[in-house]
Amino acid sequence: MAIPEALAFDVYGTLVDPIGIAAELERHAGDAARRIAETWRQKQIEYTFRLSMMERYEDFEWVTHRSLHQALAVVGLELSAGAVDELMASYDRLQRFDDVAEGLDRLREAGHTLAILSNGTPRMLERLALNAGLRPPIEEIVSVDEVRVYKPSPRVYLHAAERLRRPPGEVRLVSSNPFDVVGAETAGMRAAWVDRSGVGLFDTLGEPPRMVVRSLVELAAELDRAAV
Ligand code: 2OP
Repeated sequence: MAIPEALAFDVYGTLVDPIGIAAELERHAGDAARRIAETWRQKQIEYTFRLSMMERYEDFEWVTHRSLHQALAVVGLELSAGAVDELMASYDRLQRFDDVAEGLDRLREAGHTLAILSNGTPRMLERLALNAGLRPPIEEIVSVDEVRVYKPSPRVYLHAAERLRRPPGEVRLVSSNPFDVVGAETAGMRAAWVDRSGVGLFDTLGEPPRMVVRSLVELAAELDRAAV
């Protein structure tokens, strides 16, 4: 039986697949769709890092919108404002990964507290959680918008621990993004890395955490094992 933990889930790349937006992009961009989706994601994260380093804050809708425009400009594709609005709306309907429903249910049944901790704005996360069927079993949604700084700022993780009413060392960040995992551990949280690519390519800025899984179903089993 697992010792119940507070689990804080990253969203984009961990619970839902931002690269899946390529399917929507295909209508406009044909075989450049995947490249645009990947550039969009890279610029989106890059912009969050740069804003935080400049001690400036723009919310994740603003960042997602601006990074989409950059990804389109890189391939020289011009879309109408309507098409851009449609793509932004699709961002709230990203598909959850196949293991997420069963994994979250098993974790909930094992008594863990399940929360979201994401760069997304509260509005984006509420809509995404509804559309992707994440709530229930997810109980709490913590957005970096509450502290106006992005991951991996320690303020994000310390704020999440406060919101979950636990010391940081009793919260486990669950993420597929190595920068997020290293950031959480640096702030004193536990972590589990969800290796979505399955090739074990973590990051050279830090070591992988002790807990490395390839799905949320495996995470539930690992936490059960860790308890014995
Ligand atoms: C998230 O915060 C890192 O974008 C990712 O959900």
